[in-house]
Amino acid sequence: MVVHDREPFNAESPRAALRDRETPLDAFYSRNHGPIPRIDPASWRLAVDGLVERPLALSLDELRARFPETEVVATLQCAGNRRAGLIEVRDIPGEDPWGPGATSTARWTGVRLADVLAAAGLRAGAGHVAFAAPDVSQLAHPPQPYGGSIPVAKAVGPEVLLAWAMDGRPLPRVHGGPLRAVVPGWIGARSVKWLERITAQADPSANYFQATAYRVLPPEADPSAAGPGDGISLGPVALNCDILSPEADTRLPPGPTLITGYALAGDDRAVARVDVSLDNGATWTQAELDPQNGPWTWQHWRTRLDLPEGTVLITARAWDSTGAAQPESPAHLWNPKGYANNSWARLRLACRP
Ligand code: MTE
Ligand code: MO
Repeated sequence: MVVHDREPFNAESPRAALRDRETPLDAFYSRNHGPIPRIDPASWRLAVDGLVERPLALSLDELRARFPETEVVATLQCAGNRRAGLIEVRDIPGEDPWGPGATSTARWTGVRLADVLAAAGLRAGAGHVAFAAPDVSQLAHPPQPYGGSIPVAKAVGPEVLLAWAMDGRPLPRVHGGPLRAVVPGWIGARSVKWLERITAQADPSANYFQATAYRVLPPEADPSAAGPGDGISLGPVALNCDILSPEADTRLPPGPTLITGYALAGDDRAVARVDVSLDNGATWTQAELDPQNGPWTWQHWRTRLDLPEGTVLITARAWDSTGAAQPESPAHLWNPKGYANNSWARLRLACRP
C-alpha cells in the first residue's frame, strides 16, 4: 500500500493491484476521516428511522434473516483520487496527495437498502436517505462525526447494499465492519462505514461530510471558511481513467509496448471508449476494452503502441455511454479541496535501447 497517514489510516492501492479485475482484500484502498471505531457486534443495532411508517432496530442476525442476501461487484472511488495532479497545478494544504489508487473493486455481500426501506415504509416527503456512523474526525474544527446521504431515487436502486462481507469474508473493521453502505457509481464518501443509523428525511444530510466537505468550491474560496451548502455537492463519481502499465518513470526499450489502464464511469453510465495518444492528444489510438465484470465496476483497457526512442508521454482519455469525455487539463479543474480530478491520464517514460 502507499500509506498517506497512519492515524487516521489512509492508504492507496499500489498501481500493480489496480490491474486485477477485483482488488486483493489486503490491497483495497483505505480512506478514514477519524480513528476506526471499535464496535461490539453483540450489542450493535442498525436503526432505521425518520420519515418511515415503521422505525426498525435490527441486529446483524435479524438483518440477515429478514432480507434476501445479495451480491454486487462494485468499484469504490474516492473523490480525492488523483488529487496529486491538482496539487501539481497549485498546492492544496492539509489534503493528502492521492495518486490513482484511491479506488478498488470488491465483491460485496449484504442486503438491498431498497428492501430495508420497503420494510420500514417510506413516508411521503422522504427525498433523501441519510447514513450516520460513530467515528469522529478530529481534523475538522470542531470535530465532526461521519455521515452522508443519497437521494431516495438512488437509495432504492437494486445495486445499493448494506454489506457485511467483502470477497466472501466478514467485512474487515477498516472497511466498515460490521456493516457499511455500498453505493456503486457514487463517490466513495457516500458508502458510509460502521453504519448505525439510516434516516429518511426531506433534505440531504446536514452532516459535515455532506453539507460542507466533499463539495467543489470555486477556486478563490478559502476552504477553512466554507460553511454548509457552499460549493457543488459531489454525488455520482466523475468519469475517470488512469494508466497502469508500463510503470511510471521507468526505462524501457523503444518498440511495441503493451499499455494498460482502468476507466470508470459514474452512476449508471458505462465506459464506452478509451483512447491513447503518444503526441499529447493530437492523434489517438482506440484501446481494446476488457470484458465487463458487471455494470458497477471499472473497465480495464489495453493497447499495444510502438514507442519511439527518447522521452515518451503517454496520454489516455475515456468516453462514457452518454458521449461525454474527460477534460484535458487539471488546471481547469483545480478546486480548493482537490476533488474530482478526472483530467486526461498522463505517464512519462524514457525509452532507450
Ligand atoms: N465512513 C465512515 N464512517 N468514516 C469515513 O471516514 N470514509 C469515506 C467512506 N466511508 C469514511 C466512511 C470515504 S471518503 C471513502 S472514499 C470510503 O469510505 C472508503 O472506503 P474504504 O476505506 O473501505 O476504501
Ligand atoms: Mo473519499
